[in-house]
Parts: sequence; C-alpha cells; structure tokens
Amino acid sequence: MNTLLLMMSRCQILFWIIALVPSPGLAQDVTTMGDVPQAAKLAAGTKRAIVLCGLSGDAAHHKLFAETVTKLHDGLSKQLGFAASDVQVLFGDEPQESDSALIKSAARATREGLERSAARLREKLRPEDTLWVIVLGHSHYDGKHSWLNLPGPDIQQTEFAKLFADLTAREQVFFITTPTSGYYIKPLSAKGRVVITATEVDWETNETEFPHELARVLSSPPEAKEFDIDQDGTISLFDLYVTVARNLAQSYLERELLATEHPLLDDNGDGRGTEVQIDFLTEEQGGRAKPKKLSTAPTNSTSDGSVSKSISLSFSRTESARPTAD
Ligand SMILES: [Ca+2]
Repeated sequence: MNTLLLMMSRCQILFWIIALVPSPGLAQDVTTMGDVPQAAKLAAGTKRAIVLCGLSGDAAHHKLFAETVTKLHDGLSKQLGFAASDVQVLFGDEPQESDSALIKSAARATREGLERSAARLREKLRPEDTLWVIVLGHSHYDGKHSWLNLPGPDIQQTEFAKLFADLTAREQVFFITTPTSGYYIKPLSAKGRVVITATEVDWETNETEFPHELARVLSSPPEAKEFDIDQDGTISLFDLYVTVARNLAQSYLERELLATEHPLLDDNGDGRGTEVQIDFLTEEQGGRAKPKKLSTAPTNSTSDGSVSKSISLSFSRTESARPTAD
C-alpha cells in the first residue's frame, strides 16, 4: 500500500515536471509565429526587373543571347521570386521560329521602347520595391561614350542613366554587362544603389562573357556552401557578383586566354567601381587571395561591397532541382 502511494506521488511529480517545462516544439512554434509579421513586412515591396538585350549581330549570337535572356528571366522568376509579369523583357532582334515563347513575346529593344519601359516603371515603383536592371548585347565606344547597339538609334551611358535617375526603390541593382560597360558606373552611381559592370573603365571592347555566366549562375545556382563565397552564412548579391567574376576568371585561365573583361562593382555611390572580387581570386586568377586563408577583412561601410552584402538572395532550391523546361 505504502509502495503504491509512493509510486503515485512520484507519478504526480513527474506529471507536473512535464506540464511545467515548455516543450521545445511549442517554443519553436511561438518563435516561428513571431517571425511572420517581420517576414511579411520585408516582403511587402514588389520585385521588378528590366532585362534589356540589344542587337545580337548574327545567327549564332541571336541564339546565344536569346538563350541567355531566357535563363536570366528564369533565374529572376523561378529562383529569386520576381513575378514573371514584373520582369519586362526587351529584345533587340526580330524573334525567330526557334526562339522561346519569352523571346517571341518580348517588346522590341528600341530606344523608344526602353524609354517607354523606364517611364512605366517609374510610375509603378514604390519606395519599398526592388528594382533589378540587366543590360546585355554589343556596344561600341567612341572615346567618350559607350553606345549600346539597338535597332534604330543607339543609347549611351549618360542618356541611359537619366532614364533611371532619382528612383526611390529601396533596392536598386544594375548589371551592365556589355563591352566598355565600365563607363556606365559614373552616371548611374547613386547612394544605396549597386552598379555592376562587366568591364573596367577602359577600352575593354571585346565581346563579354559576363551576361552568359550571370544567367547560368542565376538559373542554376551552386550549393549554398560553395555559393557563400565570403562565408558570412548568407547568400548575398555580393556572393553572386564574386561567384560570376571568379568563374569568369577561372574560365579564361583554363582556356589560357588573357581575360579581356574585368568586372567592377560600385555600391557606395562615389561613381567609382572596385574589383571587390580581388580578395577571393587566386593570384593565378588575377587576384590576391591567400590559399586556405579566405579574406575576412571587414568591409568598411563607406567602401564598395557593403550594400551588396546587405542584399540577401533567397534562391528557391526546390525549383532549381527541377529539370529545366525548354
Ligand atoms: Ca555571403
């Protein structure tokens, strides 16, 4: 009898211990619930993009650029959460039978078409929004201006920058990936805005590979461990940029070719780009990274790289695992 009473009281003590200690599952649920308003707040803005591709040149380049534009669109819409209808595509060439549905339905990349798109964007864009602008194609440099080759009149860097001047969107990212694109940094540069170019501010007039590599990385991103190049635990725009720059440097190296494009990033608004990838490229690749000692040098908040590090990218892994529908 006594033993039974003792067992019962032990059971009661155990009951109260279980009842009073919060279960880890429950605690987690509350935390998750608490995070919802924060996530909703961050997601409040609309992600908008313009992908502008100038004239391609010949049949082989038509195919190459059409495929790259399709991949860029896939990357933005299937990987980075842009609604497909919020990604405006402007394509320079007349569409062909073999092109994707996206290219066939794209607006024509004339100067007038671009001006219309930029004006429409300006009307829609709100301060909480995101804007990405990706420019690709061929260009020619006349010693003063880097002209993007378009059907009809071309456009140069200062005219282009005017179309996007004084926008209020909190996140503004420009990828100008044409030859001699370095000249776009100065006019496009603005506080809080990220401007990435495929080349230096120099006569880098050779055809660039940057847009094709960017499209490849965006549409089929590497595993997070490899992608988080600065090892800060987040995949950011900085990681995306350095990954593309490093892949390109490695590709030129493997082909024993002198790199004819040196990408730059400006995000401190001073109008000057920096090769922020230099600390992540080996000496062979044209950088100064020490083997086994990845640069963890803190980025000064006034130097290039800090805004792009603050833009985290949520790649949709499930989508990337799916086979690409062509
Ligand atoms: Ca990172």
